[in-house]
Parts: sequence; structure tokens; C-alpha cells
Amino acid sequence: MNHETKTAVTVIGLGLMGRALAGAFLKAGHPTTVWNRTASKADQLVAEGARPAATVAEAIEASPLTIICLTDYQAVHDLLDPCDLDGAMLVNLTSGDSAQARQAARWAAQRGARYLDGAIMAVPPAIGTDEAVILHSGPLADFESHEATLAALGTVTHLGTDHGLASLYDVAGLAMMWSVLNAWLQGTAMLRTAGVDAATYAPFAMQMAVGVAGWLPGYAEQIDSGAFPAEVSALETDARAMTHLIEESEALGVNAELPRLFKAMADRAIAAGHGGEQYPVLIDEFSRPGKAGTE
Ligand code: FVH
Repeated sequence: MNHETKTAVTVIGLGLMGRALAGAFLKAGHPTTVWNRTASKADQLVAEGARPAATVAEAIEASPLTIICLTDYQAVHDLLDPCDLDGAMLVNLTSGDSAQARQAARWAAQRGARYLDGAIMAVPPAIGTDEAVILHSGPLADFESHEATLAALGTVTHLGTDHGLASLYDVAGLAMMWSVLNAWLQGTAMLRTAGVDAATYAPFAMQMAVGVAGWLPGYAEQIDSGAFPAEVSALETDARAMTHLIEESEALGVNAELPRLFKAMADRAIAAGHGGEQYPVLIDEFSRPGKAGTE
């Protein structure tokens, strides 16, 4: 492959993820400059053809596109605050929250750098495959200018011009992931009391998760329209089933904190007059600060 026909790219931060990112660029034929605080982490990549930069400033200078992947935003500022970023194009794939992303965008603009914020929804071994979903937010023109290069990392998406969006989607995805896992653990704990092992319950749980996921587009329409007619079930019916879940958990001696939390939220919505409406009416409960702990 002729490396010189592909856009040169710099990767700053060669932890587990940064090394996977740099490796994917190299594999796709991009001339790749790398820099890491602990220089030895670049050794394998250099052996594979990466160019080591002596300083972070030299690394940024080396390519029209710089990918940053450090522990957190504080590390990004600690490292790059002293650098001249004028004219640089930065794509920050460091995990953080939306406020940090928006603040970093302002910081980059003040320094004359173009900036996209990103979130990696994948583990290092998936990088370079279609399975690696990588979200970006910030100016569309900047994303489009570098989309072909970024695509070496996986399935890349531009979410919008608000720099906070990639981080918001990232944490929303985490909410989904932990909610599904916690629900599965709740059921697994209950079934284990009857001698059903986790592997036996897992396929049933998967079927439930996939089935419930299929409800999301219709429920989303209700949320977006602000009308929650009970087409399949009313919230008060769900709340009664939640009582069964709580009572069963307590009787079995397994943890009932999570079911009690579901029920407390449903009860508040019912008390506010929404018992006859459908489940997504609970969006109001999720859209304001909650009460600490379960009630
Ligand atoms: N690994 C994963 O599966 C996840 C998947 C989802 C997204 N994350 C995020 O990616 C960021 C980096 O994660 P990582 O797994 O590469 O993390 P580490 O292996 O711990 O590497 C951290 C790198 O950051 C460098 N670093 C930290 N502080 C500084 C600093 N003040 N100045 C310069 N560099 C700094 C560190 O350097 P060194 O310790 O090797 O010298 C590593 O290069 C992260 O946001 C995940 O949430 C990964």
C-alpha cells in the first residue's frame, strides 16, 4: 500500500485505546505519527511503521489531523495547554461529559485550532472494524474533511454541531448498558434461588431485552408528541406488576433496591395523575433531578 497517498495523522496518547487507534491508522495505510508521555508505549507501533515524535508540539505539527486519546480532559489540558495549537485540527476521543467537551471546544477555538469532540463506543480490539462505533460532534465541515481518514477506526458518525453531543450519546449509551445489565442481574439472582443457573436464564433474558427494545420507536413517538395513550398497558398496571417483583425479591432474600426505585418513580407519576397513561409518561420523572436513594 502506498502510505503517502493517504492523509497523515497524529495520535497523542498511546494507552490501550490510543495504541489500537494508531494501529488501525497504520493498517489502513495512513502515515502515522505518535507521541506518548511514557515513550516506550510507542515501541511496537514504531516497529510497525509509525513515526515517533520527540515532543507533543512536534507531533501536532507533523500531521493535518491530530487524534487525542488520554485518560480524561484534565490530562488533555495538562498536556496541551502549553502548546501552540494555532492551525491544528484536533479530534478528541477522550471520554468525558458534555460540559467538558463544550469547554474544550471553546478552549481550542481561543487557540486557533479546529476541534471535533468524539466518543468511542468500542473496546480496543474492535478498533479498525465496522463494529467500532465512533461518534463525533462539532462543525460538519471539519468532520466531512476528515471522515475518510477517521473511517479507518470503525463506523464513524457525525451527530451534530453541538460539541457536547458525542459525550451525551456516550453517557446515554452507558445508561442503556447498565440498565439492561442490572435488570438481567436482578432476574438472575432471583432465578438462582430456584436452582436456575445464569446460562439457562440468559437466552430468555436476551429475548426479553430484544422484545422490549422493539417498543422504543413507538414509545419515542409518544414522548416526542407529549401524548401517552395507554395502547397496550396503563402505568398503574405496570406498577402492580412492580409490586410483585418487589415482593418476590424480598421473599427470596435477594436485593430489592432496584425494583423499589422503579416503583417509587411510577408511584410519583401515578400520584400526579398519570396512572391511566402508558409507561413512557415516566419521562417527566426522568427529566428532573431525582430524590437520593430509594423511597
Ligand atoms: N479502553 C477502553 O476500552 C475504553 C473504551 C471507551 C473509551 N475509552 C476512553 O479512551 C480513553 C483512553 O483510554 P485507555 O484505555 O487508552 O486508557 P489508558 O490505557 O489508561 O491510557 C491513558 C493514556 O493517557 C495518558 N495520560 C494520562 N494522563 C496524562 C497526562 N497528564 N499527560 C500526558 N498523558 C497522559 C497515558 O500516558 P502514560 O501513562 O502511558 O504515560 C496513556 O497514554 C479514556 O478516556 C477512556 O475512557 C477507552
